[in-house]
Amino acid sequence: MERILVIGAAGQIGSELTLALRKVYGNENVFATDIKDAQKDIKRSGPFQILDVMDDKRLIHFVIRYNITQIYLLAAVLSGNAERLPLQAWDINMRSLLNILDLAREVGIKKVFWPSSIAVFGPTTPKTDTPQLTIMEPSTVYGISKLAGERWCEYYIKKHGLDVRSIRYPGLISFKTEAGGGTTDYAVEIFYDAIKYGKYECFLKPDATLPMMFMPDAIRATIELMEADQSKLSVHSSYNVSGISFDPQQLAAEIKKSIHKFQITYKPDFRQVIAESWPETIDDSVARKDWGWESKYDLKKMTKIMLKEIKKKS
Ligand code: AKB
Repeated sequence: MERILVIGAAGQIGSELTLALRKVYGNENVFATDIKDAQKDIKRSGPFQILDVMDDKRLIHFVIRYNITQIYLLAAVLSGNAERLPLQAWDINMRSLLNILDLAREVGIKKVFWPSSIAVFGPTTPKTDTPQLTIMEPSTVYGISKLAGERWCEYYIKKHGLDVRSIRYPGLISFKTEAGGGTTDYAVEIFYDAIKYGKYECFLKPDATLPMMFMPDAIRATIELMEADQSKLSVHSSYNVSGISFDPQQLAAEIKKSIHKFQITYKPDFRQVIAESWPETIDDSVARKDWGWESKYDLKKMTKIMLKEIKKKS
């Protein structure tokens, strides 16, 4: 029987992944933790505790006490926030991963999931159909920490035989929990402002194309990768996955089809420079071949669901 620890369960990915994992493995077997309080459905449907991933002593006690067999480490400082506090972001992103990798080795955890990002790529990377294996010279603190993290994951796999699995997530779009501090966050904020005010001021330029993914696809990708046969996995750093690529102008046009009066204006800030350093489209052929990855949502389908669900909440 699997006993799963989710670290960062109150965050954008964690708040949905925890519930999805509980459906697969049973409510009582998925232990949600975070440094902040979690949403009601997380607390009502199974165990939840406040836990800081930086507190390695409490972490190891928790893992032993609850006989944890798998860990999903989702806590991270995202790209925009990391540029504001570079050294703190580096410390949190790296120390949390190293704490988990070392604990997993020591205790004998069966599987670890750790999210990487398209931020591992940089201005010298091919911008379109970015391959799995390519030039990687990230120019952001977040990207540097994710690239270093990928190298550490591969090191622990090869040196200590750990089973660590990872995905290079694109910008994630969801209606349940808002993202915080990322460059791709505009693609979530825009829906809330469109519904509430009928307008949105975007911090990226109209043609800033970025790889994105609707959360149900991201959750399915994560669970499919974690359940894949280990012998089929040829990538031990992190897998490219592709969802939908679009720019703010295209997203605004799609929203306008439902909210006719919607207006978008542009006031690019430092995040535009980050966006310019990232790919526009991703080649995920290795993930498709190794574990059968395929995205299901396009811009139209995603926009329709986002508008419907956010309207229900407001
Ligand atoms: C961010 O914008 O920082 C994240 C990411 C692409 O990893 N959403």
